[in-house]
Amino acid sequence: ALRSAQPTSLIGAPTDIGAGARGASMGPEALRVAGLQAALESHGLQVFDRGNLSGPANPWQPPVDGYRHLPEVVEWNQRVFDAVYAELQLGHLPILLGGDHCLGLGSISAVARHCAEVGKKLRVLWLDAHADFNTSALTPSGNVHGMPVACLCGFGPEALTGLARMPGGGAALRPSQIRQIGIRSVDAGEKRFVHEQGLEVFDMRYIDEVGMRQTMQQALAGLDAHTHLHVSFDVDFLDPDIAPGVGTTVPGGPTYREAQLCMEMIADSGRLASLDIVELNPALDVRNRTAVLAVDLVESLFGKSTLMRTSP
Ligand code: 5AB
Ligand code: MN
Ligand code: MN
Ligand code: MN
Repeated sequence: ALRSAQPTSLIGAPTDIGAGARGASMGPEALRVAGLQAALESHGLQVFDRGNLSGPANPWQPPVDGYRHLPEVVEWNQRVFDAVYAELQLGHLPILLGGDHCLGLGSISAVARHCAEVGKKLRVLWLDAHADFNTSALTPSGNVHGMPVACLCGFGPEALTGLARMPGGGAALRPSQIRQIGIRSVDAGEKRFVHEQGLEVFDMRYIDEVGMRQTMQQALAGLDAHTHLHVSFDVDFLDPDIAPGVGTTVPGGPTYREAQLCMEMIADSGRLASLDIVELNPALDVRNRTAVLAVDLVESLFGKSTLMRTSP
């Protein structure tokens, strides 16, 4: 049985504006074709598919002052912000279907704003092979999908860091609200900055050493009834052997079983309140299997389990 009686809303954001490879723009449709709505409904959830947002085309230009496509990135994120914020106000659980991970900015900015207004604490789980903590000075690529965590913490251009318009003008997130899981590729300058800002990173070595169970116990520690839990699921979190359909594969990611346990333990927390599914790239996928896998894992995230379990 599912814990969440809250209606969910699917929001498609078909763009690859922040990525280094084209194709993540087809992500929302691939997730629909893989049966995301029916899968969630089969567990008793009420699901509204809001269709796709629209936004500027990808001009596919080189970076300017350390950012690729910054005006278009800003515009897409404003639309994502508005759509996610509207669903939260309705009391729905928004599921952002990316699109590349630069959209996590708009999505999580909306969540942060909502939490500030209703007096909830916010915890963000960042499931990813990458830390996405670059700035225009640190980035090796200029691709904004490598920068959303830094922007959410206030390090980036005002057009992006100011999206949440937080009361008091602060950043959308403090590093202490974030837990990163599955990380195995961090650029040299980015690595120093992650350390300097004190981000809590459960990298693959940590998962190898203590296992996914203890990792998730730690990442979820301290949640209570007043916590809004946001999961930002970059599909490249998964090992590329099982999830080839992403633009930036990094070997050595979580296995199918590890990823399932990760999702199941998040479900057991009972706090999941918003979700991004990003970086799925159908142009690089094999017979939509990465989309099908993502749907399978999202079912676990919403409480599908093999048996009825008495205790979490
Ligand atoms: B993703 C890289 N660190 O900044 C950069 O997929 C890759 O959203 C970023 O995690 C990958 O270009 C961004 C080399
Ligand atoms: Mn990412
Ligand atoms: Mn990634
Ligand atoms: Mn990627």
